[in-house]
Amino acid sequence: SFLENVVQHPDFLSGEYDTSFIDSRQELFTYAKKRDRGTRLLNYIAQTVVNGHPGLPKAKKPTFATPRIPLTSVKQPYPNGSKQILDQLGPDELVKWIQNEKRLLLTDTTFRDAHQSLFATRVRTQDLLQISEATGKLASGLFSLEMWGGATFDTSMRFLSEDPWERVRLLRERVPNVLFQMLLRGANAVGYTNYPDNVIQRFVQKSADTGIDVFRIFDSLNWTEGMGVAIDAVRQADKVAEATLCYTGDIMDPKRDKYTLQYYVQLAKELERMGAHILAIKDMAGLLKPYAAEKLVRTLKQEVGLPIHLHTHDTSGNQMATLLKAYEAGVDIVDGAISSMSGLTSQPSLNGIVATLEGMDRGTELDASSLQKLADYWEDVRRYYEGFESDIQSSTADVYHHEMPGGQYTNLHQQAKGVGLEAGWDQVKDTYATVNRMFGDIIKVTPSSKVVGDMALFMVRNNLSEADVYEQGERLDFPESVVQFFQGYLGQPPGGFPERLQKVVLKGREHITCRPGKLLPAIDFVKVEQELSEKINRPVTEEDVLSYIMYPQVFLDKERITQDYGEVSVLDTPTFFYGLRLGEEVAVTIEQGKTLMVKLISVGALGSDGKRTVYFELNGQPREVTVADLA
Ligand code: 3PY
Ligand code: ZN
Repeated sequence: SFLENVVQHPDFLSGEYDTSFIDSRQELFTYAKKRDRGTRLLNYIAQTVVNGHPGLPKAKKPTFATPRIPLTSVKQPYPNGSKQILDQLGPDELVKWIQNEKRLLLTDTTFRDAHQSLFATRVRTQDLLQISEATGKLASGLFSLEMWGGATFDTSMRFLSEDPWERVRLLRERVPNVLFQMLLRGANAVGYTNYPDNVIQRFVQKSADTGIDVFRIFDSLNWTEGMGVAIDAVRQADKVAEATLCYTGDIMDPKRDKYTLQYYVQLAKELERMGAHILAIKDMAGLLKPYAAEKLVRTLKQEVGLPIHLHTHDTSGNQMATLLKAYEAGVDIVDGAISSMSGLTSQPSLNGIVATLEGMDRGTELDASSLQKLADYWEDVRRYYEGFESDIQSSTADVYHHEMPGGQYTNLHQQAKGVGLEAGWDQVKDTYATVNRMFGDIIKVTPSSKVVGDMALFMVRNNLSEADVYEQGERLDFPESVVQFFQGYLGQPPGGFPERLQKVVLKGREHITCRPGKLLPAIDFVKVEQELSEKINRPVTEEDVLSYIMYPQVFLDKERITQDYGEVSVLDTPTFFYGLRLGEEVAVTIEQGKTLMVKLISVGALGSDGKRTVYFELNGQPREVTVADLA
């Protein structure tokens, strides 16, 4: 330990020291840190070898092909891209550039929504970094890379023990030419609940400073009041405010008269008045059918003066047609994912869009063979994450019935499995639709979609029909998220809450109709910083404080893991998830120029204390680590 280093240091032993002893002998820190890092990583690997990775069935480490990383010469400079336009001319000129640009512009969602929707947001920073320089060079004509926000903030800390801010910083270094885009849940930031206004403001400013350019801001009930603070903060930071209408229902179906074309036009106009630079149509479940898209985009182009950016999920298999119809109607920007990360609950294929429009009047000017190289890489890397893939094998038009967002589908399925409802998955989906109707047909996107999901699981688990909920409601303990929803803490749905159900759920508890942020007291950042610093016994950054405010327990758990195991983000992904095979050796670069060679020699028998000793070689030296076998 560090202390041992101190007391064994020759200067200490000879009595030649004063109070500056430790400060002046940096080698103590370095030595302690270096030795510590090796041991801590061995502990992590031993733990993973013996007990497996949380959330993955314990399995022998599969053999993976080395990912095909496209060769881009370091000498080949990054072509200028959209980032230079924003940095040099500012957001208003960027908007004009978009409007004058003839070609269809594209956003690549591979780094965020694609893996959130396909395998529970598990992609690690390292796998993004390895392809980021090539992405900046081979796909420099993109409008933006969606690479942050949504669920990535939570999951990178919770499941990957990573610092989400570090991800932005490292990616920014490697992609200096394409705009970075994040998904911001309005007053819920990147969490599931409303935060005080000064948290939203500081979060936006910090994200902008760290490297985010375009903020796609939505409210989970399309409640514009929930978006104002964020839109203003983005404008203040001189970044791009992409305000969002979330699409649900079907504007072509006269029986669905809640979310009509007129409803969306009004909403878009309101967002324009509020200061949006770009208008996003966020079709989170993939409900926007091709002819509806044509009508919606054409009408919005006539009624508002903003560029339009369309986002959809391909769950039904129809969404390439939707993009094409939107293109014909004059949409400015559309989202896609690199082909090997596209389709199903993810976005339609970027490679497919580029090929479709090749040689057309408004082509994309992206290069198909370059995009294929990126697709090759992702095809290889995706295999690392196989254990988190959903088991949806094909498109399903059932999405028009249950209306579940692509980003929620796999997560809710996991949640249902977790509570033993795997067999009742069809029933969960069906009940999801029932709950939506009971709630008055609401917008379903994080976090309102989570409320609907929680209620559906609750009803299935307790074997409750719709009628039972009203009849037995007095005796039922509804999930906390459902109670908060009916209290108005996520905001107000269009048309208000269904009164009868609200009464049943709230049982006399108060509910609000104003903006929750109006009532929440401002956070005292200095106080939180002190509190956190004392808790984790180290100086903390502004970023740590924001992460902690948003996810207190997740942040503290991650901190504890880092203290036990060090920065596990340095491990390659197969080793992170599966540990090592007997006799396997990996090189772990713990910092630039410092590499550890780690080899697994053997795993000892189970001791009477329930522990196993795991034998390694670390840089050729024998080392052993003892861990509890939790099986
Ligand atoms: C999120 O908020 O994480 C979403 O992806 C919503 O679609
Ligand atoms: Zn999405």
